[in-house]
Amino acid sequence: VYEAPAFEILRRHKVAKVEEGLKVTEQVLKIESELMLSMGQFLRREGFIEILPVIISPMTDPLNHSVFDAQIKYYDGYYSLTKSMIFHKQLALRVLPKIFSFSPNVRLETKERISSHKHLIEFTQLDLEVRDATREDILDLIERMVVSIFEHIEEKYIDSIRKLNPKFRVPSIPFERVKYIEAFDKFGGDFETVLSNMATNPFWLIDIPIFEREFYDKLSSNGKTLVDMDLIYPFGFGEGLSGGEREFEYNKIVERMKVKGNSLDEFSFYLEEAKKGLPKSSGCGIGIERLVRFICGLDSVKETRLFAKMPGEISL
Ligand code: ASN
Repeated sequence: VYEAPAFEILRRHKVAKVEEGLKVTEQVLKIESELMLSMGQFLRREGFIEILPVIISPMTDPLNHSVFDAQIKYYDGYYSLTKSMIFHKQLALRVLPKIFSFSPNVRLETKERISSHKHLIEFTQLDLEVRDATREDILDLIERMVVSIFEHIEEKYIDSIRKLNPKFRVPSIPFERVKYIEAFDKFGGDFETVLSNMATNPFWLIDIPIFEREFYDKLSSNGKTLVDMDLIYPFGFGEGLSGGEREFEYNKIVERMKVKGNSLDEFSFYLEEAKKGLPKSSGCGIGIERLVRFICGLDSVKETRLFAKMPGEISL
């Protein structure tokens, strides 16, 4: 009865014994669980309230790349499975000034993405949003959160961490800020991979060009780049967080949707709310599986979930 999952884990970890593979998985899952606890504790200390995730909605994040549709027909309408809770986060700030959610996202990526080792078609992000915050406020918050959770994990699981990932150390803050266009000019189209491979500390990629991101990140006064960011992990682990300041004025949102070619019809529910007024805000989402992969030094995000769903595959 227990052979099948054990052999799957054995294959994943390329270790000699089934028991050894199970042991690694057990350690990774314990670290993941502790990590989520410590993120929630940190944010509560900062005055955040945890809200329940939204799983289905008539509209969801359009994303900046195409994925297969994940829609459910329901009576005369359709529900989409959440790709990110971005719009609901903005609306939640009408009620509470600082919110977070461990938000399950479904993004039916095309099968080529399997080789990135960074994409799951079902994953979880810690999604947070803060009323009246600037991008700088979020950079500062996340830097302090990263240090706090790394210290917590180090204290609690130092023995397993050392075995799993000899390169583990608590990052030093502030993280370097790298401007997207400057990095592109210096290192070419593959700059993110090049810089991530070279780095030994996480760093911020900021001021992402308008066509590289969705319509909801705020356009800066230069009209070309956004007031947003990605967090890039070192040692080649790549992108682990994205976020920014948000467009909140109805006219600007509509303008940005037109520039990006998004259908106004598809987002009618959101636009109705934007007309009534959205709070000014900044926020971000940090992928749990990618963070665990980085902390534990794992080959693939697949190793961070018991029932991992990889691009192009059907699995339990
Ligand atoms: N959660 C991200 C954000 O807050 C959006 C995303 O996942 N695409 O900006």
